[in-house]
Amino acid sequence: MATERTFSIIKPDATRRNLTGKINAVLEAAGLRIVAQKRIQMTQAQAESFYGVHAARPFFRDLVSFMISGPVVVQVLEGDNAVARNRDVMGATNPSSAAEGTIRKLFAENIEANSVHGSDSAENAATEMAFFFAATEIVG
Ligand code: IDP
Ligand code: MG
Repeated sequence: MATERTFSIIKPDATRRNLTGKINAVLEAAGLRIVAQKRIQMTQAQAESFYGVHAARPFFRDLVSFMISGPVVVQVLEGDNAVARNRDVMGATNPSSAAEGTIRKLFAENIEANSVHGSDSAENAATEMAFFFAATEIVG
């Protein structure tokens, strides 16, 4: 298996409920190493750009409002097949469909306030981590 990196966000619903450490514990137990991490307040422009692929979706405005409603923790995770491994441990977008033991099953409030973001491909992971981190901030 190839070691790779993926990009993750702990969303405002989770930081509001003080769940950063509990979510990080699930990530680490799944074999992912947190090789970069910072807590930020996303701007509206950042959120609109980051979720630009969803601009035409009916939930886009609400999603941007939600993502700037409080601090988020942006992260780079490293491990074997990190992109797929993180998607597995996150669980389905809608927590009511998420598997037992996944972060969204354990912690998400609803389909929008679903506690975590994770890149869906290695290519998007590279773009997304570069959006929030300088190369010097990622220390494996
Ligand atoms: P993902 O986060 O599991 O990759 P995406 O389809 O990429 O899911 O959607 C991005 C984010 O947009 C979701 O994590 C969730 O916060 C929000 N979202 C997705 N679908 C809906 C919806 O039907 N209603 C409200 N928010 C949604
Ligand atoms: Mg997605």
